[in-house]
Amino acid sequence: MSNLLFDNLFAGHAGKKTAFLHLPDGRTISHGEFLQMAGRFANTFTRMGLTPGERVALQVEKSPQALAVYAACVQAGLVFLPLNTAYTANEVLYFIENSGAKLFICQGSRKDELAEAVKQTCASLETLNIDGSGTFATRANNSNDVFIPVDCDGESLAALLYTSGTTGRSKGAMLTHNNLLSNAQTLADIWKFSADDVLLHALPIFHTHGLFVATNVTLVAGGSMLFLPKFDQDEMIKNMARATTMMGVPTFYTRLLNDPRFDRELTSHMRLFVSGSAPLLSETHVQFEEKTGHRILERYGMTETNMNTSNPYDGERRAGTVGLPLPGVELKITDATTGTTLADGTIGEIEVRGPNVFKGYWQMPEKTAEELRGDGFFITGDLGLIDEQGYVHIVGRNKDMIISGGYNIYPKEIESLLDEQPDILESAVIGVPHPDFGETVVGIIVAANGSTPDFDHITRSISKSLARYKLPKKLVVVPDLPRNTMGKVQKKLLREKYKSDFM
Ligand code: MLC
Ligand code: AMP
Repeated sequence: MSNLLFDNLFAGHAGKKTAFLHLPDGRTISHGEFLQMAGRFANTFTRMGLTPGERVALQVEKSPQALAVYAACVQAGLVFLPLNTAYTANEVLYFIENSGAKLFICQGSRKDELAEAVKQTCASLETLNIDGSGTFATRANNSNDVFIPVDCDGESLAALLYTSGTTGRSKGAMLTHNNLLSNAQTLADIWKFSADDVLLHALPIFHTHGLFVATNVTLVAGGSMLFLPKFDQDEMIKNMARATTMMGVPTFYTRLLNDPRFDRELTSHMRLFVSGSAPLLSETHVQFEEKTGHRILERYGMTETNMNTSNPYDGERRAGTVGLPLPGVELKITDATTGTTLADGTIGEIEVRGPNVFKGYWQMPEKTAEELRGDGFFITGDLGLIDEQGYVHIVGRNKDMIISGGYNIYPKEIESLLDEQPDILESAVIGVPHPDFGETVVGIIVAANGSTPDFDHITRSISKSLARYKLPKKLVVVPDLPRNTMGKVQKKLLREKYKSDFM
């Protein structure tokens, strides 16, 4: 019997009394205790009739229990489907329906609203709260701590992570045991993670960065995490002294840099700062080194592939680059139209192949075929080049996507909702530079004949179906949208026009 991910991430920690999670209230959860909690959850899943391969969706605040649901799914051979807590009932309904999840665990505070939304799906509903209470926790109280892991080989599905698309609805990226394990082992190795590491963890655990990069790497190395419920400046400063490493999106770094308490002394004992999920400005990299003496290590990845490249641990960490392809990962730059490989130094589409690359999109063979080539290369939608030293530079995106504070936002989703508003004829949603979030959302609208759009009303109306972080931070009315001869909206012109609105 073997379960690839469980055997390599969790099994070795059974009975261990060393800390795995340090919580802000001073409590510590040992590796062994965490595993017992996961064991109880896995036994509960089985008692509820869930069978290997079925999907378990989770939309709850960050807590040790939430992480244990992930560990429980792994050992029970279930497919873990984490959801951003900001998603509205409308958004959640789509994920539950599309994935066919059999169980949906949400916060007690949103139970009624979400139960109403998912009642027509085949998912049963349980609750799990940030304090560890809830109907699922109660069920688990009587379960056995020990669970015999279900057989899972490298190709077995471990997780389904939804990622939006330029057109159409979100797609569920199917990640296998081998995708997750190979990446975690590679990163732990090249970033020199050990059992002595204490990772300052303030990222959400419903996306790749906080869930797989941060957590799996710590688990592989047998280290521990200062597990903060979210990014809070005071808590970051307070806990920094006990950490050895930190991972964050660029917003974490710019916020810390603006804090006078964040200085050389506070970070003198730190071993490593990692940044990713969005471009880290060269100036942030430089300022960070000036202020702390540390050079941030920037890496590049995505939901479908986990991590693809990283700046070196020992070699030169170059600002404005995402470093070198990871061991075992092939990366090439191709012509977006013909697919032919381009020479180093030339800008083109970034394609990657390796054990990290996902299996395809859940029940979307056509979408999979569009982005995952027959020879295993995945077309990332990012534009970049490889320089003479082999470092990869990301120079833009071939996909219409905005990254705000590390969250991806797809304009099409917002445009469709704006266009449904009676006062709006048509719209174009763009990303513009923002000092805190890197980029933020601006909606450019053309009013319907004779209408005067009421911005507050529009925002209230679309926020019923849209997570709040996706809402335009600004709406502008224009007489018409700039279009090229093919009739396509020229977003480049719009981005240029509004680029200084928040800076
Ligand atoms: C919160 N808000 C945002 C936002 N986060 N708006 C735009 N962009 C964001 N990222 C809004 C909320 O909706 C709310 O609005 C208001 O800000 C306050 O909410 P908050 O929760 O208190 O915000 P804050 O704590 O300031 O959060 C900002 C943040 C957080 C940067 C700390 O967004 C964050 O943790 N981001 C990390 C995202 C991440 O993990 N990405 C990895 C994806 S994986 P209102 O209107 O309600 O007041 C991936 C692959 C890879 O990309 O390579 O890693
Ligand atoms: P997601 O869909 O959330 O997985 O986001 C992945 C996308 O984030 C990538 O396709 C890139 O566009 C972007 N990204 C991740 N890391 C970096 C980075 N270090 N620099 C620039 N963009 C990044």
